[in-house]
Amino acid sequence: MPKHQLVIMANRLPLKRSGRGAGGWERSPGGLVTALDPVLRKRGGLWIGWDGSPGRPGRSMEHEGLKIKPVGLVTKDVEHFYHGFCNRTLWPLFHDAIRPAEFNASWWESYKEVNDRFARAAARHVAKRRSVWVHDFHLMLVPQMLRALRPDLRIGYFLHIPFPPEEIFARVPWRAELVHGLLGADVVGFQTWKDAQNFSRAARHLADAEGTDARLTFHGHKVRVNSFPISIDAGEMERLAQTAAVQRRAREIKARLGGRRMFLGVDRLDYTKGIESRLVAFEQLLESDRLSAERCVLVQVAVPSRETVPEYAQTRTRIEQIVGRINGEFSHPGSVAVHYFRRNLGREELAAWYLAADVMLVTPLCDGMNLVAKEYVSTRFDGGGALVLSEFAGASHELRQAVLVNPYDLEGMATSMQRALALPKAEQRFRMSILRMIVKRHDVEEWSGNFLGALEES
Ligand code: GDG
Repeated sequence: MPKHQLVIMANRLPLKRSGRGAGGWERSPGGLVTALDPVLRKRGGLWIGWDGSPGRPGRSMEHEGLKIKPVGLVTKDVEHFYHGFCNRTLWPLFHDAIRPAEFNASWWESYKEVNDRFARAAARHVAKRRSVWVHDFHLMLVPQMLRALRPDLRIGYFLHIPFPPEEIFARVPWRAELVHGLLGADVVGFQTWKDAQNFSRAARHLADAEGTDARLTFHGHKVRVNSFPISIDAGEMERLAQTAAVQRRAREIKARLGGRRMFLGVDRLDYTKGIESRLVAFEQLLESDRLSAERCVLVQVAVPSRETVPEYAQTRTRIEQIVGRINGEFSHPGSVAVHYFRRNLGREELAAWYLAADVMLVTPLCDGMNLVAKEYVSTRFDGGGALVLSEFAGASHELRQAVLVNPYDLEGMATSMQRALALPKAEQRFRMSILRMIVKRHDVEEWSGNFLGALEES
């Protein structure tokens, strides 16, 4: 694909305005930006999205070689489209209905309006016969809308979160419209083959598409459906971990923890990530004297996320109560049982924590992929560390040498955490070397190459 031919559309731009007014820019949080930012920076191209603040859209701009076209959301769009339909309807429903999804007709109207605005922005700004790659659950209607406006474009769509089984998806009153939206794309990609199958079944049963799980036809338009497991820039992560500054910081962290063995969790503060269950499993280990806070510590980094949505505020309160309870019961002078940081760390600092951790806890109840698991493995150039990984993260389909756990089975998870900490050195190194090889081979470059290759062939 020639340079500057790619257009990415996602709800959020890779940068968000920092502070109010005409201040600077900072990197947007989350896995989508982690994965796509290096792809577009390497290939060159245009990113269409929202800058994260309500109001009129800023002007088109260029930032470190990246062309950016902001789309504006007013306060009502933020409430109805973003916090409403995206975060309180689609997010819980697509994550296994861990929390009940709410169905509200005004949110749906807003979702349609905002998707239409994105489709029109792309139709105006994309040159003839280019490829447009639409991302995630915020923009499910865009492929069909954009095809109607610009039939000359090649349109790809990638869903970063799981696609639920048909019986859960079928609850949405506007299920057929959502599926029609995606069927406007030439290629529809998912994290795992299970997600792809769930979608194709929904398309056949709820929207009159015809064909196999991998190839559908809808009103004469051919759509390819496949899994494209997303990844990270593994080389960049490893190089970061190898810098003297990161290694120095990792040693300092270990020293500050007084030589105690460390479990680490790093997540957006989200009820899907299983933070509460892992804390309770740790508590059970302390309660039953299988571990002691004098010998080990759990560090949880929780990045603030979607704080105005009530379920997120409740999750935060529950997590903080559990942390308080564990520390009240099990901490000693000089050895706090759980360190809880509710903040965003810089990339270097994050790499240092990964490098210092004995056991990484990635225990979501449901997760499209989970890039934290892949980042952890990539930083461990020293061959150290162990990964405890939920069976319900997309990453578990690839990272089979992790210690796999069911986060709903608290006792089983506690036992696996203890086992991961005590893995014999040879086994621990063997597992880590295979995990590292997998992530290195299947990095974000391969992911985007595979998707865009399929799009070009379509
Ligand atoms: C969605 C899907 C899918 C976290 N804390 C800090 C920090 N992070 C970065 C991590 C990682 C990213 O945020 C989180 O990525 P995840 O993949 O875990 O999760 P979601 O945000 O839920 O992403 C997910 C992903 O899309 C990609 O398709 O894997 O399943 O839910 O990159 O490093 N970054 C910094 N400081 C932190 O404190 N700098």
